[in-house]
Amino acid sequence: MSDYIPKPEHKFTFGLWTVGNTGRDPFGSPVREAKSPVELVHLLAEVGAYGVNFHDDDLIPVDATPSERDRIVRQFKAALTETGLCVPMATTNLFGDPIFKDGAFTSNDPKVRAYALQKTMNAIDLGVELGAKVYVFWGGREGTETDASKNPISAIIRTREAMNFLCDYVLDRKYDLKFALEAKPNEPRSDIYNATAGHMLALIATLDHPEMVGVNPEVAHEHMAGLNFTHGVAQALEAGKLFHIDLNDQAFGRYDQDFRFGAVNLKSAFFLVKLLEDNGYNGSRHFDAHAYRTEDYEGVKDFARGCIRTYLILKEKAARFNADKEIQALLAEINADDGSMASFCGTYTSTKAAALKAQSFDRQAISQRGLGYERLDQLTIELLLGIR
Ligand code: GLT
Ligand code: MN
Ligand code: MN
Repeated sequence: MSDYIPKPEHKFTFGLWTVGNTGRDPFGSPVREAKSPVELVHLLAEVGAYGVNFHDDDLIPVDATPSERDRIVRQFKAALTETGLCVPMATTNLFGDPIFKDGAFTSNDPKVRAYALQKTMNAIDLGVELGAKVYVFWGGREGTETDASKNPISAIIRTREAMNFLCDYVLDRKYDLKFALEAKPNEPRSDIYNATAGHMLALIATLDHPEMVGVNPEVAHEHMAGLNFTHGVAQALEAGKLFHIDLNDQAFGRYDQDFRFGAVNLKSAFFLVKLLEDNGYNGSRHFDAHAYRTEDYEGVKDFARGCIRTYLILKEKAARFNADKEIQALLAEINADDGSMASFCGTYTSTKAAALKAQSFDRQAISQRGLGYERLDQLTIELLLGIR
């Protein structure tokens, strides 16, 4: 058994807003004092993180003067050098300021839409200056409380226009940067446009530079919609569109909980880690979560270490699953193929179609076979419970 030590190749990252979360919620004020970005970089180094991500406003106050901006960037870079952390991803806060109360790129007000583009271009410059290779878009305010207020088709068109504009900005500047779109079904808006990773994938296919744009699915967000996260991530992976991932956890049907990775749905977390590891995902494993409101900064470190440890433990379990003789024998049996159907499958030809239409199937014999999934699932559970 390994000691579950994080290594650079695991690419474990956290946002400044995650370990920096002070516990403010709609019902109560902060429970932890705010820490500066430099202090948070040191905290992340202490727990073994590889990288740190940020929103523009997490690092640079929105009204900072150019010389304040330069000083903050200098200090932040010094902290990165001192700790060896890097900045793999950056993003824009397009949800906190009151100007975004009715959305950013999808606002009905052209001044708000233009300001959102301006803020994002500046934030892209900042991210690139600090080394980011992935740029996340989470449109928390891009939605409605009442559909009387906005035309949902205009919202799609405005989102597309903004993405096309910003892709061209990146190309114009010759930045080495990809975009990753993050969906969420609701909260803080009653309904948010492009509610799931699947919606985002469909939107991406309509962009001018689809090759520059992928997704950043978040466990909690797909669980809020009652979806199987692993299936959504598989779709993104298979399409070559998994540019980033937000790992956390969430009880189904609840508000946005952003719990420690694996804190609620261990079995789903296992299949997710197995999917990522089996398929050579090599992007950041970003924990977009925060510590319980009950915690002080020691608890925040426990939270961050917990995310990392759970991932590494599940990674080890996935390797164990792949090496388990009984499980693999069952899987081989389940996927058995006597080759008798080979001539019907694959690329369509009219001869194949005619032969397949003439083939007779013994439906009863085929359907009577038990599939052994109960045994397989119980073996998986026992493996996860640590007795195999
Ligand atoms: C915010 C949100 C997250 C997003 C972050 C990036 S900000 O905390 O809840 O899911 O990933 O904008
Ligand atoms: Mn997220
Ligand atoms: Mn979330």
